[in-house]
Amino acid sequence: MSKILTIQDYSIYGQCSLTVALPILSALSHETVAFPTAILSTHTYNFKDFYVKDLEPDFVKVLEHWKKENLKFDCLYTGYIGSTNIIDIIKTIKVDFLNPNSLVIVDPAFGDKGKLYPLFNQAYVDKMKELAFEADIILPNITEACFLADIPYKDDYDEQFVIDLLTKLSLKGIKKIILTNVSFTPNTTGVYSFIDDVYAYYKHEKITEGYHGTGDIFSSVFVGSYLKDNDIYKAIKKAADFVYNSIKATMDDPSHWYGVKFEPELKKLMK
Ligand code: PXL
Repeated sequence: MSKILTIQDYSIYGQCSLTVALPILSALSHETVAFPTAILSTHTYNFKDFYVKDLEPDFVKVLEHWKKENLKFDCLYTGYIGSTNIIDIIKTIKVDFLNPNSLVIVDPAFGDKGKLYPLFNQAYVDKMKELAFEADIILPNITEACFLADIPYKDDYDEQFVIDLLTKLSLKGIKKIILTNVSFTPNTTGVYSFIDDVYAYYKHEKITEGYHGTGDIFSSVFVGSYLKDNDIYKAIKKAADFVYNSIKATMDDPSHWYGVKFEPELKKLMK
């Protein structure tokens, strides 16, 4: 089992980022060090006037202490970070706190449906490129991949568009790209991957237009499974199926619009 450092925001209410990463990675038996970049009262999708506390000064103090303790990790997994300054600091974490042969996995987590999330701008995207282009694996959705590749986003894309997108990103030096929520027909969606020059598509039924936080859940199940079994296609399938089942468990409850009920799925991960 691995010692994973995951760096993301802590949205207190809303089932995303660290509040899903920690239970999922723990259920997959990993020692999970959950490092918040910011504390938010809720996530930023469809909630108004959320409270945000940027933890950059604390972030620096934690790292100063860790350096004295000589702490090291097997994997750095980042998600929604929220600040370009913290992305700069994370670039130093890669140098100072990772064991040899450790993995860097980046979920850019800055947008969806052709748009950036509320607190982000092009400067954030440009800074995220610096982190993503040096990662071992990235986990963008189509929107994030378009922003990272400087390709205009399209709602109705075809397979050639996706292959061109993956190819352009791979030219930045990324060897493993896992594109989530790729849908070519109204009733199917899936994961289009580019792994060491091999393209593959894992698709399944599309049951709804999508729920908030499912990208974070996908990434966490993927990271935990991949580090456990070292089988990237198995990890993709496990993560996609986990999200699908969590959405199914949520759909009949309109009061749960802000995220998905992933908790009942955790016991399957532990098997
Ligand atoms: O799920 C991505 C995410 C994470 N954290 C916060 C968010 C979002 C998406 O909107 O707002 C705070």
